[in-house]
Amino acid sequence: MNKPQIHAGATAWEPSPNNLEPFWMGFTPNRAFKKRPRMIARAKDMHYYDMAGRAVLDGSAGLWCCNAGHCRGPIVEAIQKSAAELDFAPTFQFGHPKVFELASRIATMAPGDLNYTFFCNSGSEAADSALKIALAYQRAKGQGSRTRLIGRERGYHGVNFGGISVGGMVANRKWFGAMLAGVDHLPHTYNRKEQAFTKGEPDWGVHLADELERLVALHDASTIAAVIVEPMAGSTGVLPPPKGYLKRLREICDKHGILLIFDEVITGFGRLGYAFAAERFGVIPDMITFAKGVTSGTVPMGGVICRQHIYDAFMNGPEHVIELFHGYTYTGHPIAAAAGVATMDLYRDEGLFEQARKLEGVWADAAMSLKGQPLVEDIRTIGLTAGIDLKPIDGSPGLRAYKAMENGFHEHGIMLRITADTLALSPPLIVSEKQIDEIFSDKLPKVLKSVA
Ligand code: PXG
Repeated sequence: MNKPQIHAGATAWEPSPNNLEPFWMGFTPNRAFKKRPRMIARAKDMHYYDMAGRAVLDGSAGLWCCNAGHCRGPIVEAIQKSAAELDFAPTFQFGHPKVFELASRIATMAPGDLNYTFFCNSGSEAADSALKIALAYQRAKGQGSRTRLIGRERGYHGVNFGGISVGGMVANRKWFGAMLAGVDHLPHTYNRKEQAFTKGEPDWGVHLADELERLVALHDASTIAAVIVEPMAGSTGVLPPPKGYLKRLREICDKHGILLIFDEVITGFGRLGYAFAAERFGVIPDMITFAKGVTSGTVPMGGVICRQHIYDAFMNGPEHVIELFHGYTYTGHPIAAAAGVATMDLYRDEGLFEQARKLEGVWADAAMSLKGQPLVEDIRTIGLTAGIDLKPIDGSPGLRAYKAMENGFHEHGIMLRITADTLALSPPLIVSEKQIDEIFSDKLPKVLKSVA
């Protein structure tokens, strides 16, 4: 590598603008990227713009996060104001108004008695925080033997040790040793033969929730603290839950005193047409994790929303003693909290969750119009998401989708997310019907043709 130099006599850092080496990119093939970079210079509303000013339609809301669209005025202004007014304030032993305001807003939006928000800075931290709260809750309730955590195959709960332990994405796990002990997994809910080309929740698969009973029979309920699932598995390629599946999980958890955690890092804040998927599916978990859409992707933030009984379990003992030995320096950071409040205002003022709900049918029909294209093996949709499975190239799994993403960006002006040979779409909720048509009738057919 050519090390970036500070030139003799220079007073300021002068990095070489063309040196792409020093940034080690995660979840990216570095060598391929650096040979042919997909560089983004700016963004506005539904579009990214590359260094030459070429518009790229954002088919993925960044990484499933920019739900209000890009560089929206009210959010930008709130961030600017906060940066000038209160750059940082601790939320250990001190507080500042915006973070309390945001927690109140989230409490009013979350269903049931999901009233208390613990803040962190990402979805990964949210997942690990929720798992830790679950363990501490069980101990606080005198059930300290409940230490086992149950996740699900093909689940994604970020990249920290708790999250990869309960997660079920093989590549994210196999490199990293033994992870957490005492974890088990439910089976994933996808079956192409039974579910192919379903809009919304598939009819087949509710019985897979009963696998939790099998795990209870194996381990005994007295050893199990919590179950964590994404209401709709996003990163693995959009897997909507089978009809009745989440309700059944809730019932089994209740029966055995097991906490249920919904990881709503993707589904939170409108992606499925509601503030939270819990509301859409009529199932109240004990905790909801969120991130991404809480600030529409503008400033890192995540959190765990807890039901009343979770919070209450900790609120005893002498009042000067800390109740939860967990938190991050940047928990409830003022700039993130300001961005969060402005984002909630924008979602409300523009009715963006309702808008997503209204568009769902149009979106699903448009996505399904690709059925019959020679490379398309399955399409799944729910809310404003779509997973499109492409036929893998023999001997090179993942290559066809990778090429589709590359060609999409460079030649057809669309940003796509990929996982293995699946294209995942999740546009900002401000997407218009015309843009939906552009995605599925113009850009994607061209992209598919380019990888045939
Ligand atoms: N839980 C879920 C359900 C997620 O989808 C995380 C936790 C972790 O969040 P952070 O903020 O730590 O990244 C996620 C993140 C993709 C993709 O293309 C998905 C995520 C992140 C990046 C890419 O599927 N999800």
